[in-house]
Amino acid sequence: MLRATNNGDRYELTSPTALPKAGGFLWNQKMMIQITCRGYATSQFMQPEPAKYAHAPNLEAKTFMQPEQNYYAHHPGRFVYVKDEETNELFSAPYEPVRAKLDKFVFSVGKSDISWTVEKDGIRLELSFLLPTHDVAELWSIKVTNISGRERELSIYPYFPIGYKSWMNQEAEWNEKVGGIVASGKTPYQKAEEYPKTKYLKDKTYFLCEEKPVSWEARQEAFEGEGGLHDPSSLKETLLRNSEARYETPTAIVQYRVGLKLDEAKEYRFLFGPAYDDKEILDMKSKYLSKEAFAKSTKAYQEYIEKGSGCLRIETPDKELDNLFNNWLARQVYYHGDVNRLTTDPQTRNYLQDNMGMSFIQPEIARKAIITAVSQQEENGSMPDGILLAKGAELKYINQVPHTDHCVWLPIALEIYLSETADYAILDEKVTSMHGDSYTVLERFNRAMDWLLHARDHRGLSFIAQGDWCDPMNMVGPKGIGVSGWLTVATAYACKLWAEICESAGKQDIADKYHEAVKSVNARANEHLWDGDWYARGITDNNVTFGIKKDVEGRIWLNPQAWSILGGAASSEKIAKILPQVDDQLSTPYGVVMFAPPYTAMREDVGRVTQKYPGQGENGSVYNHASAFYIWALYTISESDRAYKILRQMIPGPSEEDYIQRGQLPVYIPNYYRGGYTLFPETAGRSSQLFNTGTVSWVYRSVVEGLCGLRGVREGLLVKPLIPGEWEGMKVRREFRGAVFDVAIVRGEGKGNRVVVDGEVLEGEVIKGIEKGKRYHVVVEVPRA
Ligand code: CEZ
Repeated sequence: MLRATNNGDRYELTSPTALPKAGGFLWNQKMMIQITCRGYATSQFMQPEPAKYAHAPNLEAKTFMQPEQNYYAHHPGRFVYVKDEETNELFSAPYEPVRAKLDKFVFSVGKSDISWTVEKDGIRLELSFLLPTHDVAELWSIKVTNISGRERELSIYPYFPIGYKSWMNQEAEWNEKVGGIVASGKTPYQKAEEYPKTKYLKDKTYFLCEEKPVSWEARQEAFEGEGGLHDPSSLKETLLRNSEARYETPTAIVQYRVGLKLDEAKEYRFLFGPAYDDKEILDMKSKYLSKEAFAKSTKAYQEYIEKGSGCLRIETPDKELDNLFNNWLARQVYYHGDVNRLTTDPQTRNYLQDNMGMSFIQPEIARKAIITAVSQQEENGSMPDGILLAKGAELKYINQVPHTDHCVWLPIALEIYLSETADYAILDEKVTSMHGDSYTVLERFNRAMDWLLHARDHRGLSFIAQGDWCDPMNMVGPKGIGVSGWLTVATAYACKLWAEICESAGKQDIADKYHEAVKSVNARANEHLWDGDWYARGITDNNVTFGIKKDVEGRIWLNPQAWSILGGAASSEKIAKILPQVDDQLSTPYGVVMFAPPYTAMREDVGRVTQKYPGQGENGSVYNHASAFYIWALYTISESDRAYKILRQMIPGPSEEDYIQRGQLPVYIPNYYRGGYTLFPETAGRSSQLFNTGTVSWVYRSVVEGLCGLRGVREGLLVKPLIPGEWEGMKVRREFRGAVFDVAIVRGEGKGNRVVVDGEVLEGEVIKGIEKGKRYHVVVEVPRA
């Protein structure tokens, strides 16, 4: 059903029904497309706000990317109908819309292209597509081969639905000048002042054919007739009717008549995308629509994706972990840092975490993001809810709801950046903000930490307002009284990291100040939030503590536990109490849930999170972002077995049963797997299929700095692997500050670690004086567990 290529850089699914929603995604800096094995697609491009060129057939709500999208017959997608002209039999590739039983089906997801091979009654169809590196378009090729052992007469109908473009104005027709179907429309608006913003939008959708078809259809209704999508009436006729859509739902379907001798093949190429006018369409055509241009684009796109390969290769006893980590995780981290989830106002915490992962891939991007973020710092030292990335961008959706945690992510992102680069000069850089004030990065961080320390109540606990990291926790503190347990211990962690950075930077006085603050914040947390065996999640506006033993729902939350370990609130005695509680109350075969039990009814003093479906999203799913914090926390206390176990549970497979339950290919980590393991065992483990998630930067760093223990410090590379007890060893190739480290981690007989660098035993744990361009051979002996 599912197989990986030798090194795991492609996954092939051989059934269209076993994991019906499984898919892959491709992106460039201007667009993204997610496509399922059955051919349904969701694509978006930036102009600069996200927009679509293929829509649902009805009016769609504008929203951010959603988990567990539902697909239906008329969902946008990319399909090809094939008709046998002798028997009139019909099937479609990849699988939808006809859903005919196929003789062979292979959905193959690669890092820089996605393809299918489908066979039915002696006809093989090979579909594949990729994106250009710098433009918005899809480059499709469709190859038909006759493997039936006799001559065949076929009609081939690529079908690229365009959908409902606009309630103001929409139409579509064959455009001879450009050689394809072009749909036009007007992005709807009502206020006159919006007109200038819509004036130059790419409101056209084109479907260009390299070879001219014999007939075409641009009107959805005429194409389907009474037969519907499974058996469209128009395909019963010899030719399509060449009908235009005049304020009717546009579509793009074209017909090729082809006679194929034995083993003969025929290949077609198409270009699908948005444009402003015919001139732009013609430009795109001459740039991309030819065999040579496809080959060139393939190479360029591969190179572009390879730029995100990351700094580490692993070879462990766990082949699936290797596959995910070496091929797919870096790619997903790169995607996040490269396009910021295709929004012009990413949530500040997302922006900082997505970019912190770039420290391992393209550190200069991480640096730029840190500077951009602090250049939007408020005058009082706090951070805004979102970072504006384009001219005219505005804070939207959740960014209009006040959250109080954004400053926390600054030192977290900076610490990783500095670990990788030791670029301490960044601290002295002067940044003039959008409000006109001017401070160095160091001063801005001081101000951010001071704001966090200030935004606390009389008990020393952090106010939550309408949310913290947990977006939908919106009713704990709307009166300005309620506090967040997580944010309190997270404030300690942020200040701790900042103090450590200052120490490494030689600013001892500042370091001392924040070390003191950490102590005091942690003391307050321990005084007011410790519930005997774990930390509470918060205290409401009405002074009700929640996330505690006496709660029937939302009894224990993962984040306060993970972050009390990170920030130092939890002593080793307390940690010894917390870990078994997490094991007992939060563990499932699909990872640890964010809290348990999930809420089954609204709690008005906690908020919207309790209204989400039990086990879905923040309401007690295996929310991987939260598990990733926990994994990192476990590595910081050398809990290597627990950390590895949960890390491993984030990856679908390797058993067939697990793949089916999760429903996802192991080519990315989703934002959640359903929780509710006892409440709804049937859906527990199901993937959200949403690859936008802060998880990946944390998992990447957990493997690099935790599992492999190859972590940058100012003077060099700290070597301290934390491999699971069951492993005999592993191999690692780490790129670091311009040098390459080939590392073998093996079991040794000694009591402690022994590091040998190029044949010499290392004193201490840090490889110093690293030379650019040099290849180091390192052997680390670690004691048996
Ligand atoms: O959004 C994410 C946010 O992008 O939820 C995380 C938060 O830390 C991230 O910044 C946890 O709350 O209901 C909501 O508004 C949720 O906030 C979701 O939209 C959630 C989604 O899973 C989208 O990725």
